[in-house]
Order: sequence, then structure tokens, then C-alpha cells
Amino acid sequence: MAALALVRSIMLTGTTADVVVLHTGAVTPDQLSPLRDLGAHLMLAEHLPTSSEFNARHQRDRIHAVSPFLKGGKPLFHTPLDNFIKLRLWELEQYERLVFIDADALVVRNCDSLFGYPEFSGAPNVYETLADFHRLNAGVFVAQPSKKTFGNMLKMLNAPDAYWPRTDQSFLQHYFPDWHGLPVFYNMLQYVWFNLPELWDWKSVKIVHYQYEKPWEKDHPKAAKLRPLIDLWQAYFEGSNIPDIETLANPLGTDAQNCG
Ligand SMILES: [Mn+2]
Repeated sequence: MAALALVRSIMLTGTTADVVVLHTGAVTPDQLSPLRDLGAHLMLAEHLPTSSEFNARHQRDRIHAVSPFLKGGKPLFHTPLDNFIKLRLWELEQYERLVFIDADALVVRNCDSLFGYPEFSGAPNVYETLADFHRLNAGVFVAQPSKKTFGNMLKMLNAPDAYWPRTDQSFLQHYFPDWHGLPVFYNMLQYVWFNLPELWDWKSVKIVHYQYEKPWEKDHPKAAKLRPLIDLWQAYFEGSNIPDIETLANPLGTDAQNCG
């Protein structure tokens, strides 16, 4: 499963934090055991107790009809109701602070400094234009677990007629309107590679986030454009020939700029 590449990448950064994998009941024990072997703690999480009206409004087919993805494709496994499960992180009061990272990401440098950031810190959803710096991408964020916060979230989330077109991402931006911005390097979205190559610098990138098409999908429409990033993910997934990040070539454009 995809989280194997992520967990391996985190362990290779020498983190001193507990690594916890939040998973649904749809994941099988043989998919989970390699994660445990790498030292991850596994945590089964249930869907949130949202109303049946809420659940109907957030069914995949309905969300995609009302609020289609116009900028890129997502694989079919994508289930909107599963996305809200990540709010259960706020129930984990045994931790003072946590850093959430989407399973479709790789941590290529140590990110323990994120534990020093306040709630709620997240990186902007920048992958097409710099005008999007005010939008949140919920793939990486810093939170302070609190059952009280969790209860308040559930109330707002599940309010009558509430509709969250980008699921947890829309909700978190609404719940934390004054979120703190993390540098983009903490959540480099893969489309930056071809849309804003001048932003990409391997010397600073800490987390690569494969938003939209996934690096484990066979020959997706963006595969040719993203080949170096897909090869990097595969190396972490296989656990062999993982390159030294310092030696990776930046996308074209950055190199040209550096020469000038
Ligand atoms: Mn993601």
C-alpha cells in the first residue's frame, strides 16, 4: 500500500517522533504488517458519526457532479467520507502536538521542526499560480489534539445543510480561518514541477505531495511530465536505490535561471 513509501521515507529522516498510521477497516492485515515492521504505530479509525443527510451530500458521485475536479484527475478509490476521518486526530490527546501528512506524500528531509509550530499551521495550495497562496492544502498540517476541539469541529461539520466541496480541506480552512502559513517546501505539490518550476528547489524541499494522479497508478495522463517524481516515489516504495536528495536535478527552467 502507498503508505509504505511514506513511512519508509519518514523513518529514513531519523525522526524522534512517534509515527502513527491512521487507517480504515478497509485495509487488510497483510497491508499493515510491513508498516508495523518499519516501526509505525497502527491506529484503526472509524467514520465520523455524521448524519445520513450529511453522508448523502458527500457521496463521491454527488460531490464530483456538483464540484468536479477541473485541474487534474483523482483515482477512483478516492472516497470523500473517508477524508473526514482525519479529524479524529484531534482525539489523540496522548500527544501534545501532531503533524499530519497525507499517505500520498514523501518526507525527503527531517521535518521535526514542524512540532514547534502552533495550531493550526498548513501550507498553501499552490500548484498553478501564486494567486493561490491564500488557499490551504490539507495534505500537511500541525494540530494540537483536544477532544473539546474535536467536539466543536463535529458540530460545525455536521450542521444542517453543511456542504464541504473539498471535504476536509474546505472544512479545515473554514474552521481555522486564521491558519498559519508554512513554507511551500513543507508540502510541495507535484504539479509545481511543471506549472511553477522556478519554485522547485531540491535543496529546500522537505515533503513532496502527489496531489491528483498518484505515483502508483499505471501510466496516468501526467506520468510523462512527472517521471522524475514518480521514479523517486517508486524508489522509496521498493526501498532500494533511494537517491541522495541533494543530488537530484531541479525541473528545467530552474537550471536555466541559475545559469543566467
Ligand atoms: Mn493527498
